[in-house]
Formats: sequence, C-alpha cells, structure tokens
Amino acid sequence: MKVASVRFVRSAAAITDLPRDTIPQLALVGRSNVGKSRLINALASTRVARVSATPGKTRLMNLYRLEVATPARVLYVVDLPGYGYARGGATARRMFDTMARAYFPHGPTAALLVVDARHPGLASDLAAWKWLAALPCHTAVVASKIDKLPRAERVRALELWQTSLNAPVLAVSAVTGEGLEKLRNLIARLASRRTPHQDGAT
Ligand SMILES: Nc1nc2c(ncn2[C@@H]2O[C@H](COP(=O)(O)OP(=O)(O)O)[C@@H](O)[C@H]2O)c(=O)[nH]1
Ligand SMILES: [Mg+2]
Repeated sequence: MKVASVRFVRSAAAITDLPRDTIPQLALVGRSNVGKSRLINALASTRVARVSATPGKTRLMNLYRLEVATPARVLYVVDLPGYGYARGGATARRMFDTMARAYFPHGPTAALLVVDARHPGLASDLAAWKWLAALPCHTAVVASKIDKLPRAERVRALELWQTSLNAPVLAVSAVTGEGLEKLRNLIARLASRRTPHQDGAT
C-alpha cells in the first residue's frame, strides 16, 4: 500500500466535532508518550502531528485525513488523548473516559492500540485492550519504539506482549521505519473492512 498524503484536519474538543460522513475512521489508542503522534508523522513521511517531549500534553482529539494511493482509499485517523500516564494520569484518564467512551460505541471503523514494546503487559494497556476488544469495531495492536530494544530482547518482548494480550502484535519504529510498511497494509485492511456498525451486528 502506498500512502499518498496525510493531512491534519483539525483538533476536536468534543465527540460532536468529529465528522459524521461515510469515510472510515481509525482511532489511535494508547498511553501518553507511547509514540502515536510520531507514528502519524512516520506514516506521512513528513511532520503533520505535534510530537511532544512532555507526556500527557494532548488534551484534544486530533483528526487527520489519510489518502492511500493504491488501492485508492481515504480514511480519517483520530488521535485520541493518551491514558494512564503516571504524572497527570488522573487527567489523562478522565480525558480518555469522557472522549473515548462516548466516541467508541458509534464512532470508529477500527481502533489501533499502540503499546510501548519495552513494557510488556502493563496493566493500563491490558485494561484498554480488554475494553477495546469488546467493542463493535475492528482492532489491532502495534508495539512502538522497537528500535529502543536490543535485537536480542525483541523476540521475547513481543512474545510477552502477544501472550498478555492474546493477540498478534506488530512491532514498529517511527525512527528506523521498521514495520511501517506492514502497518500501512494493516491500516488499509482495517479501513476497507465493513464496520460491524454497518453490518448491524453488535
Ligand atoms: N526511539 C524512538 N522514540 C520514539 C518513537 N516514537 C516516538 N518516540 C518518542 O517518544 C516521545 C513521545 O512521542 P509522541 O509521538 O509525542 O507520543 P504520543 O503522546 O503517543 O503522541 C517523543 O520524544 C518521540 O520522539 C520510536 O519509534 N522510537
Ligand atoms: Mg500525541
């Protein structure tokens, strides 16, 4: 799959600020500082998202429009506020609760849980995954910052992640580009599947 462009559309403070058109929406879910914004920039091959050195900065949902060249396709990427960061964690969690919980039941076509490859099995990530998996949208897991793990530790960390989430986990690095082509393909697949909402399933 070839990403033609990623464009920042706008920040949204409320669920009602998100588009209600027929373009599929992919929600990015993860702890603050896990690398969601940088991942969006890496997918875009240019800087469209603000990457923060200070965790927990994003209090808004950021909406991006992603155009795929082949196969021709358009989707929104919704970067949600992060959850569960230790410092300011209560605020982050409240943001996640009010926004994400209101959004998910009728919102996204698919959700991508982004976890830090270096910290397998974090309780907040397991809780988020359990919650996501029960929702009527397609889900997948990405382990970010794989470049920060020495090669010898990568296999074990990914195995631990896969065991604790009981799901396949795709390792990526926004820095080295590792796994990004697979991620683009994964996103295209998620975006092209009909949503359970559309199917009328629960
Ligand atoms: N080494 C490395 N650092 C990363 C990677 N992705 C993000 N970071 C760094 O992690 C920090 C948080 O990234 P950011 O994208 O703002 O996280 P967000 O809060 O999930 O949006 C920044 O300092 C990034 O440069 C990665 O793949 N590898
Ligand atoms: Mg961010």
